[in-house]
This record gives sequence, structure tokens and C-alpha cells, in this order.
Amino acid sequence: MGKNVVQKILSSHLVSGKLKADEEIAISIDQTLTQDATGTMAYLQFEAMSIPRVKTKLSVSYVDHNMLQTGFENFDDHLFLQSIAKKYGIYFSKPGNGICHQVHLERFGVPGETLLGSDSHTPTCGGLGMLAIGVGGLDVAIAMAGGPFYITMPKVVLVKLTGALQPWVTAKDVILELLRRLTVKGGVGKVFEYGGEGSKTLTVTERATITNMGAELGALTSIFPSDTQTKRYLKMQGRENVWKPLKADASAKYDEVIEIDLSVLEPLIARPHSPDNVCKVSEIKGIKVQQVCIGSCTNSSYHDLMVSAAMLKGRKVHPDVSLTISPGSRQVLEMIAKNGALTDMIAAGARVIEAACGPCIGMGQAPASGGVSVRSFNRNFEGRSGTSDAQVYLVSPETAIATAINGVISDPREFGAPIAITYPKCFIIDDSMIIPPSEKTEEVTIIRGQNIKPLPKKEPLPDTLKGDVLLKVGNNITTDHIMPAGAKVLPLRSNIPAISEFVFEKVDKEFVKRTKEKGGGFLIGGANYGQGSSREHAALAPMYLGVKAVIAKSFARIHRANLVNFGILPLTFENENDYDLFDQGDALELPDIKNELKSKGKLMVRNVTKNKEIKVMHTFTPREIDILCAGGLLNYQA
Ligand code: MIC
Ligand code: SF4
Repeated sequence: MGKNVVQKILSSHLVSGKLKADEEIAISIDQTLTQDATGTMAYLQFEAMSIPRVKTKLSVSYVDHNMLQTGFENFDDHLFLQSIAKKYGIYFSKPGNGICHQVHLERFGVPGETLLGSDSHTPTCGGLGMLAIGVGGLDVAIAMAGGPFYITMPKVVLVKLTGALQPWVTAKDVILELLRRLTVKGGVGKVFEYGGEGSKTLTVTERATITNMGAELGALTSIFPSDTQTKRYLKMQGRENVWKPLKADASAKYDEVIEIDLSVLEPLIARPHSPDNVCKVSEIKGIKVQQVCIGSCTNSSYHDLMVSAAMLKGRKVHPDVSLTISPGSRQVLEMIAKNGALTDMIAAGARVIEAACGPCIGMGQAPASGGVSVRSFNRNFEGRSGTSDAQVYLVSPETAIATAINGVISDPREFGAPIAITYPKCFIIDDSMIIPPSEKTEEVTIIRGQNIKPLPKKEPLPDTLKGDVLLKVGNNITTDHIMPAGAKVLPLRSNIPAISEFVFEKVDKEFVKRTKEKGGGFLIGGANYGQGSSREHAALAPMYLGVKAVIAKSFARIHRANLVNFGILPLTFENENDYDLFDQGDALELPDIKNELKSKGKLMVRNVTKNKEIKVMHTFTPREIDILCAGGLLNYQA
């Protein structure tokens, strides 16, 4: 039987299991990437495994998140990351070289290979025909140590694109359309494989915008075939030698098919506070705006910035708007500096900031109180911008710039004649900010500043889990709710005791105090608990505080895996209405837990306060049960 692209890559990397829906499979990993905010933990974990050098074909450590150096913390982390990379065979992309996903696409991605990254937007490289998956740092550490990656065989959805995009309608509008149709839960357990005649019209960076933001669907990953567009892009990057064709066989089968006619799409916008709260720009145009931001790993490519510059050329940013531009990479920044596009942006009144995540993760540029901010980014969760009552909208760069010029949300189709961007034959290629590892490992000393604190440890699972419900939350709780980011908290990623003081800070200010007083306990969640980022700190810090299990209606994939990795039990209600049988403060007990886990998929939770027994479910594989019983993946591996 013919294979689709996903099946082709999975079968060429299969280590164990069968490619059958819902079966656990293990695949080998060719490349890994980390960024600084998740990387410090990943490398501490790698170090704890006592492996002399990474076993992957390629591992790269990026610095792109923690770039505001308002204290010693971030620079301490950079030095630690650079020295540990040098010692263990990892390439180090210096701060200023760009956002991990954009740089990886430009300089390292290889069609047909597998990539595991400790950031949820790792699927960006799916735009190049790579199977690229976002995970927690510990899973990356294990891949660097040569271990396979375990997943439940996903469903493969064909997104069949037909037609071609109309002027001013962009790749961002394609992924916003999917979010509109499927919601932030719509991709759970699925891989989106793009195909159809329409996919051939999209360039690699346009494809990367789509696969990047596929993360917001909750998907395992998204991927495009590798074709002449891919070859052209790799050639411009001086890497044509890594190109190979990759497409689905004519008789390939899919679990589901979704059709999108590109020619009927219109500019779309995600309203506050969720990437799936999508409507047409034309329906809400006219809303007054104070801030516009261009950038992030979704929309900061050469094409995105050239279009932005062309729209700004000879015009001025509206007097009431602050426009920021953060290029995705130093390559892009250097190119627009050289060809004059940067001058057009500066002349128009844009504030150009460095090539990094920046405002996307609340590292500066927080909007005014109650302010409206229109961004070319991928997430608009409440408070993520750094201002809790800000109204953040997500759009294409085209819609964003039209908005910046007019001062109100604007439909780019009313802007004027369409703009065509021509690409140079070759991008500027200068990898001097990517530092190769040392050959003389023994001579490298790891630099550990005061911000680098040892990994916390967890005891094996006891016979009975006991404790109170510490907090009950609703649906779609994000990791930004559980473990906030931003300029104040992000610098503490390598210091678990310090960062754990901020757990659920924006949801319940008393959470940490209460949890400490009670010596830990349980969390009750709604549907899609833990959506968003891959940050394992959203599991690690609660573990440090003594959280033992989370009982929810359903979990987001990466967060569920992170909970298991750190020995916290993710359990689901057998009957969703049982959510109502729990309140904050209830005393709970899960007796004989180890045997119960091993004997069946259902467990009994005793709500001592309400004198009720409630059935909860688990979907753990035998391997996951062993990990949980050992008190987490690090103990299990040891
Ligand atoms: C994000 O966009 O939320 C981040 C910051 O890139 C995270 C990773 C992190 O929290 O460090 C992600 O998407 O995984
Ligand atoms: Fe960085 Fe934002 Fe992309 Fe996360 S989503 S990697 S914070 S640019």
C-alpha cells in the first residue's frame, strides 16, 4: 500500500512498535534543538546522564528568549549554555543570531529527517519536509543521549490545498482558517500533512508559517512535501546538497481529509484571548490600536519583512501607534539592512529591535493598560504580552502594517496595489555566530554562574497518594497560566526553587503559599489542560511544590508528557460531569496506586471530604507506568 509523507519518515526512523493508530511507537531522532529558556534544564538533565558527547547527527543550542539582560541571570545562562555546548558536541547559536526556528530552517533543516526541539514551535521545519516535533527538555536530553522518542501513533490528516492565494491574503490566513474551523483542541493526536496543487504555490517560508502555527491546533506536528520550492529555498541558503524529493504515493491513505480553497480565503484575525477566536479582518476593521508588532517565529522571514518595508516605504506609522519590528534572524536583518528595506522601516517610524523572540514572550514591549496590540505572532493568551488587561490580536504582517499606518485595524486589501517580493539568488550566508563544539572535550570547563541551580529530585511513587485539592481551574488552561513567562519570571528558568514561587501567579496569588502549607496535593482541570508552550517548568515547578496528580477532562500532548516525565500523574475523569464533584480544599486519596496503575486503565479516587468514590482513567503505556512509579524519567533512566 502507498505511504503518505508522515508514514515514510516514521517508517524510515522506526525503532519499535507498528505504525497503527493508537499504538506506542519509538522513532530515532536525527537532530535536536533547544532554546535558552528550556535549554538550561535540558542540558542539566543531559549532564546527569553522564554521556561524553551527543549521539545525534546534529544538535544545536539557541539563545533567543532570555535576551533582556536586566540582571546577571540571563548572561549567566548564556555562558552556561555556550560552555556546555562546547563540551558535549553541540553547536551554539549566539544571542543575536536569531530565533531558533527561523535559524534552524535557514541553516540546518533537512527534508526527510527527524527533529526534536524543546519548544512547541519546532514544527516550523515541517515547512522543509522534516518531521519536527516540540517536546519538553528532558525528551530532548534523552534524544541527545541517543535514546529514541516515544509517541502514540498519530492520525494523519491530509490538508488538501486547492487554488492560489489572492493578493493580500497570506499563509497566516491559511493557518488562522484552520484554527477557526478546528479550534485549539482540533489537532490533538494528529499530524497535518499538506498536499494538493495549492501547496505547490507556497514558498518554504510561507509553509513554515503554517507548520509553525499548527502548534496552536494542539497537533503533534505539521509537514509539507519536499519539492521544487524546497529545492529553491535550500539553494538560496547554499544547502542544495541536502535536498531530496519527498512526496506522498498516489495511493497513500489518510485518516481524515480537510480541503481549503486558497482562492476564497480572506485576511483573518484572531481576537483576544485565543488563537482560535478567529473572524474576518473586514468584520472588525476600525478598532483603534496603540501597538503593532511584527516578528516571532511565525512571521519574521525575509519575505515578511520585505513586504512590511515595501508597505512602509514613503509612509509614516500613525502618530498614535508604536510599531516594533523584530527580525527572525541575523541573516534576515543583514539582508534588509543591505538592500535598504531597513532604512524604509526606520524612516517610517518603526522601532527596530533585535533578532529574538522579544515581545512574543513578554520580554519587553508590554502594551499599555487595556491597550490594543495587533501582532504577527502566534499566541494571544491573556497576560502573555506582559499586560494582563491588554487586548492582543493576531494577524499577517500585511494586515499588521496596514493597521500600523492607519491607526485602526485595517483590511490590507484596501491598501493598494499588491506587492511582489523578488528574492536574491542567494541569501547572505555567514555562520560566524554559530560556534562549533570543541574536539577537546576534556579541556572545556562548564561555567556555572549563581543562576544555575541543581536539578530537583523526586522520590519514587508512594503506595497511597493523599492530599487536598489545591486549585480547581476551567478549560483551556495554558502553560502561561501555570508557569508564566515574561521579563520577571523567564530569567529564573535555570533556578527551580526561585521560579516555583510564580506557579499559577496570575490565576491565584495564594496558590504557592497554600501548596507549601499543605505539603502538596492535587489539581483539578477542565479540557485541554496545559495547552501552549512546551515548557517543562509547568510540570517541574509544581512537582517541586509537591503536586502529585492533575485530574482533568483532557490534556494537551506536550504537557501530559512533561507531567509523566516529572512523576506527576495526569488522570482524566471517566465521566466529564464528575468534574463538578470536586472543590478546592477537598481531601483526596488514591489508595494502592502502584498496583492499581498496573492492573487496569481505571482508578478510584476517594473524595474523603464529600464521602464519594469517583472513577478516573489513565492512558499510560507500560513504560509510562514504570516512569511514574520510579518518580519520573530521570530516575527511570538511571
Ligand atoms: C512560547 O512560545 O511559549 C515559548 C516560550 O517559546 C515556549 C517555550 C518556553 O516556554 O520556553 C514554547 O512554545 O514551547
Ligand atoms: Fe519565541 Fe514566540 Fe516563537 Fe515561542 S512563539 S519560540 S517565544 S518567537
